[in-house]
Amino acid sequence: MDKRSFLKSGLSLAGLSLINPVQSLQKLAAEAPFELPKLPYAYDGLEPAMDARTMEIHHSRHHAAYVEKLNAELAPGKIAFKNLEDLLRNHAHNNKTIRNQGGGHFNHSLLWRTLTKPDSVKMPEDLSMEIITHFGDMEDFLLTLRQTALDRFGSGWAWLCKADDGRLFITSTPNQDNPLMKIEGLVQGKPLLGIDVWEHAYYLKFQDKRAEYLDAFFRCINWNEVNRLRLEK
Ligand code: MN3
Repeated sequence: MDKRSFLKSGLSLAGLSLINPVQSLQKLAAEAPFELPKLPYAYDGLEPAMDARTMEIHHSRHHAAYVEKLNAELAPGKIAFKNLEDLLRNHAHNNKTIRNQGGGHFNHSLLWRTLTKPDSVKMPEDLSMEIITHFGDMEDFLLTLRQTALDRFGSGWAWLCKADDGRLFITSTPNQDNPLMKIEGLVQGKPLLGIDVWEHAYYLKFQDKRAEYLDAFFRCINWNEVNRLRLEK
């Protein structure tokens, strides 16, 4: 084979793609499927507020299924992305699997890290000052966030987010949508805290009593982590 025909062959193209940084990044992203993150506590770590059995099913089955289905969608390597946030910002609005399964993976990954042992974290002073600046009053803020979660009809999430201009806002989304996604009618922002109001998050322990689940949820919020996400560039 002379040099010219060698360069035209598929073999040489495959070889070149390995040294092209952009294509290598795409290839890497496609070949490195997402993983189910480990919880930063044991399944019974949120007891007695949240029960271990629900946590186990929620993490090892529901979240695992989102990861598995998202990876299956990305396996062909047709979609280039830098990370999960980038994937959701740029592809969720025109790919239903990325929207549902990618949303599920992001939302639950955020959820686990923003929860902790009940009644163990006091809100940091700088976060509470920021909340009072944006919402006027701490009690109003907590009641509005809780009410937003209560009012979400069916499955979905209530969110505390940070807008591009730094403003904090509360919103709600159906299903596994989140404010990273470019979806019509949805204000975009960086999610700092998401409250899962799918029945799978509470039905075993609380049945239809979403309000009681929310009271338990609020006891477990890791405000230090919420604040860290707020300050993160
Ligand atoms: Mn869930």
